Amino acid sequence: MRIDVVSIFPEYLSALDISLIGRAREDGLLDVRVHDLREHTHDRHRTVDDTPYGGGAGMVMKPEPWAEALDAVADDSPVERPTLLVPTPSGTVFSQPLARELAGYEHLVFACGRYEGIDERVFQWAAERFDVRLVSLGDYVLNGGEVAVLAMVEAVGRLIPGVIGNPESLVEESHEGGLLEYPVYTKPSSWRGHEVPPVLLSGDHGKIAQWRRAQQVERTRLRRPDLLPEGPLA
Ligand code: 6GU
Repeated sequence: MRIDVVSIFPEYLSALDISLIGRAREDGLLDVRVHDLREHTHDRHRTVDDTPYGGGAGMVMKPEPWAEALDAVADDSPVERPTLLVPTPSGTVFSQPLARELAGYEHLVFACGRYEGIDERVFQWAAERFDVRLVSLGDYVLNGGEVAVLAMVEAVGRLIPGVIGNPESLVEESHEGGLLEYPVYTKPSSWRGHEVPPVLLSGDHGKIAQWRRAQQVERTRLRRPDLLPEGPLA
């Protein structure tokens, strides 16, 4: 998979050089290219923002550098219509199902906004060349899209075949199957007065599976009732 990221803080994305994503890049599973938006300015001050029409606080990112940067990325795309992801608190909420969908695509492009956002016409224009998606991490505000891109690239990247050593670990985790993960324990079985639930030491795999399922349902009910389906669980 090819991933391009456009940002005014390309150094922010250096975390993509390490750990799981860094290894996937070394292994040739991921081709990540980070671009500096300011390379697409043509004035002495490399200006990327300006005051908002209509007034109001803060600055808005100018359309011209974005169009030039995104044209360059689209011209170099392996596909006809790459997916353009724009991290913004006013987007639809990013989720495991969306991560799974994106993991099936050949080329993702992330446009990191800063300040009060990017001139809205950039998204209208970009729809000519990209499948445009505005996505949020959740209901809180970050200063820019870079942290959100790190989160989304990790969520998508780990779903690409070969990126994670043991693909079975993908099946049983939180949000796969719509419930939170069950609690996990390792040795020692007794630690500072806290015991591992005896069923996990019983060797009865049927009973263990049943207990884990019940824990998943109970945790989800307590912490994330919004995730539970209406009627009884399968
Ligand atoms: Cl994707 N971007 C920004 N700037 N703030 C956010 C966000 C994204 N998701 C939650 N807050």
